[in-house]
Parts: sequence; C-alpha cells; structure tokens
Amino acid sequence: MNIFKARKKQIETAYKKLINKKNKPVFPDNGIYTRYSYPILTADHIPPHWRYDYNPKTNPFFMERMGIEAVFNAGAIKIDERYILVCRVEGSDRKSFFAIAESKDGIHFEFKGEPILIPDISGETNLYDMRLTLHEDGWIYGIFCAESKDPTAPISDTSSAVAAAGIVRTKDLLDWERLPNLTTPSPQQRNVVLHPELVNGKYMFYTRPQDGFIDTGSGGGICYGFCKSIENPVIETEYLLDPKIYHTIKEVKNGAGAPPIRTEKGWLHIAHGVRATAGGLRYVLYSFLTDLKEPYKVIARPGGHLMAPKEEEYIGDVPNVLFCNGAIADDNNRLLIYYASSDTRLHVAESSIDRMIDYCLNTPEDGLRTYETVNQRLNLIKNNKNLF
Ligand code: M1P
Repeated sequence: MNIFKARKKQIETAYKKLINKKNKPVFPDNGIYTRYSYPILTADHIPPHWRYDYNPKTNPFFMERMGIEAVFNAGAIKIDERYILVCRVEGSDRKSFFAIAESKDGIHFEFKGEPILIPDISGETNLYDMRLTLHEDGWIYGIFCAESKDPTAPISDTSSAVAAAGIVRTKDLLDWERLPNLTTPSPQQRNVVLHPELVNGKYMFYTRPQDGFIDTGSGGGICYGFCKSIENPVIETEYLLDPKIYHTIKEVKNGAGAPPIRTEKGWLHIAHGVRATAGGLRYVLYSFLTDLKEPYKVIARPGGHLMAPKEEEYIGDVPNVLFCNGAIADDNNRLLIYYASSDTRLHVAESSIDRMIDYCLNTPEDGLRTYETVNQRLNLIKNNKNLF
C-alpha cells in the first residue's frame, strides 16, 4: 500500500474509533453535578476532510495541511430532539471559527455539515465564543466576540485588539443573517449574552464592559442593558448586575456564560469568574439566580465556585481555565452544562434544574473574609452534630 493510502486508513480508523467511543459518568460526584470521563469534543473530533487534502496528487504524504488546535467554548441549544453545539474551533493558524456538532443523547457528539461562514464586518480578524439564545421572537440568535486589531495602536504594537459583540440570527442553523454589532457605552465588550425573553418589550443583553482587550478595568462586572430594536442594537445605558469583588473567585473579572435558564424559582445563570494567582489567571464557573419578573435583580448568590479545573482540565493552551457559554435544560429536569477546559477541549457535566436551584438557594454566600467563612463552617459542623 502506498504511503497516501496507508496514512489515510490510519487516520480514518482512529477518527471512527474516537467518535464511537462511549463516555461514562464519574462517581462519586459532589451531588451538584456529574462530570464525564472523557472530553466530548477535541481537535481530533474534527472530520479528517476538514483537515487533510484528499487528493493523492497534491498531498502524496497525506499530510494534515490545515491542522486544528482546539475545540472549546460552545453555545448550546436543543431543537427537535437534537442537541446542538456551535463550537469555537481554532485552527493551527490561531483563527477561530464556528462549527456545529450534533448529538442524540447530549453526551456523544459528532461534527455535521461544514464550518459556518459568517460574513465579517470590515477589520474583524477573529470570531469566537457564540452564545445561542432561542428567543421568544422566534429566532435563534448567536452572540459572539468579534475581534479586530486596535486601530489606535502604534505600528510596533502587533497584538493590541478591540473586542465587540457580534450578532447573527437563524431559523434553521444553515442560513445565518449577520446583524450590526452591538453598540454600548463601553469601549469594548466580550461575553455578551442575549436574554431569551423580551423585558418590558425590549431585548435585554448581559454585557461585560471592558476598558481594554484583556483588562475590564472600571467595567465593574457583569452588566445588563436594553435595546428597542435587534436590527439596530444600541444599548444606551449599562447597569451593574453582578460585580467583581475583592478576594473572591471573580476578583479580577467575571462574565456571563450560558444564556440564563427559566426555572420556577428564577433565572439560572452559569457564569465565569477570574482571579489572579502567581501562576497566572484562574478561570472557574459559578452560578447565581435572578428574579423571574425582574431578571436584572440577583436573588441568590452561592459563594465560591461551582466548578474549577480538575486533573487534565488544568492543562492546555491557556492553563487553569474552565469556561462555559452553553447549557441545555432538557426533559425530565435534566441539565447539561457544556464547559471547556484550558481553551483546548470541550466537556459535559450533568445536573438537574432541581439540584442547581437547591445549590443556589441553600449554599451560603461568600463570607468575604476568613472570620465569616469559618463561622459558616462551624455552623455546618454544629448542625451536623449527632447526624454523622
Ligand atoms: O482564555 C480564557 C478565556 O478568556 C476570555 O474570557 P474573558 O473575556 O472573561 O477574559 C475569552 O476569550 C474566552 O474565550 C477564553 O476562554
């Protein structure tokens, strides 16, 4: 067998084996959610014909000419019994793009179709982290980060960038209509999420104002604002919803994650918080509830993180990062949390709406100082007396 045929067979066999691999839950879990043993999507899950030139004349060594670096940060939605992820796929050229993976059970996914070609707005270099919102107006919206080179940077500065919130919408996940980018009072935006329902007749966005590309500066935390029209999306005022706070898991910055999920007790949010360590930034997931009628009011704030990196999750292109921008509230109370680790691979954790509500309503808030948190723990131990 010639080298082309032999390599093609090896690659295709390995790919088929990978996409047919059965995942399994990891027990014991913490009672809040259950992790799964293997990542659900990685660079190796990208179909070989998206990476390899299949023509033996132009690719006699069957080389992977267009490599994939990572599959992570996915928007999630369930339509007609299909679990859909719009993943951030990063090529070896560092450009991100969006691709759809589908599943029948919410755990085992396979990429379908072809990468999504989103029309860009002049100057945009990189599009990533799409949040999918099935809106009550009947459209599926994708809100994503649209990054451009900072036009005010000096010529010698070849890395400063500007982040804005891009918007697309679709009815069938095939045709994507690009709308104008969101305009807000803040110089830059990332981690923008569209609320699934109109609030007082307006579109409500969760924003994350930032002074620079990395630095949120005076932004204050997760904010919100309203737009009269989605075709001309302008937020005139941003209000603070969930602040970043000294000596917490969201000390440096935070950002909205999956679009909030309507539950009987409030809107369930899964967000990310970032703190500084000697080894760099640490990204963890946390949760909170907002009021059903007034979704701009936080009604429960469990302290600490919901989920932090574990084992291989620590390692990757950007270590010590968990990030979530998609979750699915499934039938029978099931909740699927799609999260990525270290900007490299995508995982799922399974919970239930009931478990998450209990977690949000009955977990003590962050005590903000050692004295208070020790008192919280002493109280727990006291209440456990004669029970263990
Ligand atoms: O590298 C970690 C994450 O960094 C960014 O999040 P934030 O804007 O909160 O810093 C995002 O670029 C995200 O894609 C990435 O996973």
